[in-house]
Amino acid sequence: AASPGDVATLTARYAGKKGELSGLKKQLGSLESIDDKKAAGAAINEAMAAVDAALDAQRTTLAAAATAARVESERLDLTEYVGKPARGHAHLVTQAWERLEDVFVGMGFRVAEGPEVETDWHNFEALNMGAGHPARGEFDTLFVDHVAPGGTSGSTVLRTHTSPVQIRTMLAQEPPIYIVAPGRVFRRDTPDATHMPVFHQIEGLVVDRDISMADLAGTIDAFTKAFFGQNWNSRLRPSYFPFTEPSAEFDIQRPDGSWIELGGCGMVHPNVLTAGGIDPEEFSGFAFGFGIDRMAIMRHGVADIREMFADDLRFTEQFS
Ligand code: FA5
Repeated sequence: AASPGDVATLTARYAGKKGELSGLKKQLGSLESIDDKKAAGAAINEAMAAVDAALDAQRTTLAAAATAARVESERLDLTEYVGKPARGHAHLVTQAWERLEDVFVGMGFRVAEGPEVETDWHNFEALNMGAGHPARGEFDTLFVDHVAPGGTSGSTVLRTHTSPVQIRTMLAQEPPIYIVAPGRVFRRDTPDATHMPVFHQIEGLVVDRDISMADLAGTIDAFTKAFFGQNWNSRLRPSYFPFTEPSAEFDIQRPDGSWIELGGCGMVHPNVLTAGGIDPEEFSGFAFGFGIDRMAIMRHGVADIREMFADDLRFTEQFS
């Protein structure tokens, strides 16, 4: 019997009520002597027991074979996990972000944060850019279709820079303030070798007594050497931001000698201190905002910022 079906057929044929052995039992009456009947009856019973045992044994064997076949067919091939699994690592931007935090925490700064969805007031107004200020146009703002309580339509934005964290920090704590605020920012910029529509900045804010432009320049120089290396060159170039006065742009030199702009900085404008609830007669401060993505490509000699977001493992695996 090669299958359970065969076993069932044989069971019916030999062991069933209408089977051959039962048929022999019925013929016992035709035997003459009692002794013959007894002997034949015993022989038939013995044969029935033997047939039952054989059928049972074959049923067990076939069931075991069926289980083994099923287990084999359901077996999971785990061989691809054998060996040393590949270890992942932080993204290049995250690595730069964490390194920047380390450098600034080492210089005595605390890490602060703010929301990515901001009010127009924190993102522009409190930073000395009232409605209609021409500088607003330089930030290609993405608006959120949401009206905050007490706000008007169009007054909720995806923050265009990390500078609103300056305002939130000033409103939340008294000077002295020494914070950095890394985070994600959004602009309607077309991607190219140095621009992404979603990118990262790190804001810095110091508010204390007698803070001067020399403190700002010294901090940026110390930061440049700590982040990039002792022999990297940087420069401050006079510039304009509504929220700082005077303002400067911070550039760093690439290995090929060309300069790339990393961020803006300056002395916190008195109007901004006032919006933050701080008396500009008593305190002064400086602020900066650098592009983290640009720092990452500069440090690693990556030619195009878009490479970092293409999710090509051949690229990312080089920066473990
Ligand atoms: C600002 O965003 C100011 N909030 C910086 C600032 C802070 C000035 C505090 C003074 C005081 P700006 O728009 O220049 O400035 O952007 C700052 C840096 O972000 C740029 O120098 C650049 O490194 C980076 N950046 C700007 N746009 C992009 C972009 N589309 N993709 C990648 N990085 C960008």
